[in-house]
Formats: sequence, C-alpha cells, structure tokens
Amino acid sequence: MRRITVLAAALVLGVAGLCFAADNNLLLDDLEVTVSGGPEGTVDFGAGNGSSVDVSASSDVKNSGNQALKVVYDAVPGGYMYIARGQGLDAKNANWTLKPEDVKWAEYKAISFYMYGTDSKAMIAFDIKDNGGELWRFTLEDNFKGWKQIICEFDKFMVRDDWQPEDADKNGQLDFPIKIFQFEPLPGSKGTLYFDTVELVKK
Ligand SMILES: [Ca+2]
Ligand SMILES: [Ca+2]
Repeated sequence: MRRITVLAAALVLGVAGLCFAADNNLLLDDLEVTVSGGPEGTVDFGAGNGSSVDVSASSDVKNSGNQALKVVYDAVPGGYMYIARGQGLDAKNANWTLKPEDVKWAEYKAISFYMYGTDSKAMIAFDIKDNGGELWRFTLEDNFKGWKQIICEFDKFMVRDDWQPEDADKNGQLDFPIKIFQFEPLPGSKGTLYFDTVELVKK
C-alpha cells in the first residue's frame, strides 16, 4: 500500500513537471463556451454555396478544460465555410479567453491548436486575421488519428490571395496583435473534426 502511495506521489510530481514545462505556451483560448451562432453567438460560424457546417461543444472528446469544439461538416467544391473566434467578429460574444492587446506577441513564434484527426486526408485551413484586417493562411492535412498539436509558425503563414476583406490593409505584413483565428475544412471533404486548446508558443 505504502509503495503504491509513493508511486502515486511520483506520478503526480511527474505530471506536475510536465505541466510546468508546458507553461512556456500561453493558453489563448480553451474554447470553453456554450456554443451558439448568429449575432449574439460565441462562435462565428457558417457556410455557403452548398457547403454546410454544424458546430457544438464536445465534453467526451476534448483535449483540455471541459470541452472541445465539435465540427460536423460537408465541404463541397465551390463552397466555403468558417468557424471563427476572436475580436471584431459578427458574433459579438466570440472573444478569446485572453484579449489580443494583453498578449506580448513579440515573445511568441507560433500559434498552435489541437485537432482530433480521423486520417480522412481532408485539407484544413487555419487562418488568422492580423491587426490590419489582413487574412493569413496555414494549411494542414488530416493525416493522423486522435489528438495532435498543430504548431503554425508565424513565418509559415501565407497571405490569402483568393480573398481579403475590403477593409484589409493588404500590406503583405503580418501585423500584431492577431485578432481572430478561423478553421476552414477545404472543399472536397466531409466528416467530423474536433478542435481545442489554442495556444501561443514561446520563441
Ligand atoms: Ca477546451
Ligand atoms: Ca497586414
């Protein structure tokens, strides 16, 4: 019995050590919201041109906190969709856990999130909107199963050349603070994905 206690203590200490190591990352948004869409929504999401998307909270499949975002989608050729959180969106209550202006962006080299993959080979875009309203894109493939941390280094984002908001500064520079992030499964795929734990990674 005593030995088990010692082992348990060692385990707790080990886990604490791991948590400490992970503290280099800054938790930007744990997606711990009652999910709703529309103007008063907590998640800004929608789809068009034949694509469809449904977003809900998942408490069984999650990476951190009490829940993850569950995204059930059908992305058809010619269609589009978006699942966004951040500042200045149409959905008024979609702000991150942290405010963009309270983050020391110069200390971080990447934004990361966890995705629960299904090895569907779907391509997923992860966009960020910069301080000038410009949209930048990082693209990944769903080529794994279960939770995986996706690290998107800021210098790997490409400015979107297919579409920019009218009021974007279009200066080709990634201007901090970042205000919004957005997931977009790309056309030609359908399925269910989960997202959680959006963090910044220290330089
Ligand atoms: Ca969470
Ligand atoms: Ca810019």
